[in-house]
Amino acid sequence: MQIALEFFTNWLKIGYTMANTPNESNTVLKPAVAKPKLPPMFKVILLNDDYTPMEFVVECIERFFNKSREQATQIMLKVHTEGMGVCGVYPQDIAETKMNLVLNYANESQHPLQCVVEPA
Ligand code: TYC
Repeated sequence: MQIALEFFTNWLKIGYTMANTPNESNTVLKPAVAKPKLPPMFKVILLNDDYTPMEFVVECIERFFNKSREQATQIMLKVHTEGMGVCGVYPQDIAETKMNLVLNYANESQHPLQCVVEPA
């Protein structure tokens, strides 16, 4: 019973407190107070270099960050002129997956494009 309760409250990200423990027969739960927890967020950042073709960078941003051609072009030009640019902000596992998708695609295509993740 307690394990199931812990599982569901953890899954729902709400807290609970046991008023009486652990006598099964008279266990009383205080009302749970909803405490929504947002995960820490991470920026996925592209770095400029002198060799990766602009068109390839635009294609990566469209493909992996679901941006329009126009948005992707603006981000690419920001990276090109300022040295780096944010393609998106996500929870850590998603940010790292997107970074790896970019790095693998760049490697396969023999471009030196670099991508990093940092706390937002
Ligand atoms: N600087 C590159 C060029 O002139 C274009 C480029 C843009 C490369 C963004 C990487 O993340 C990058 N071909």
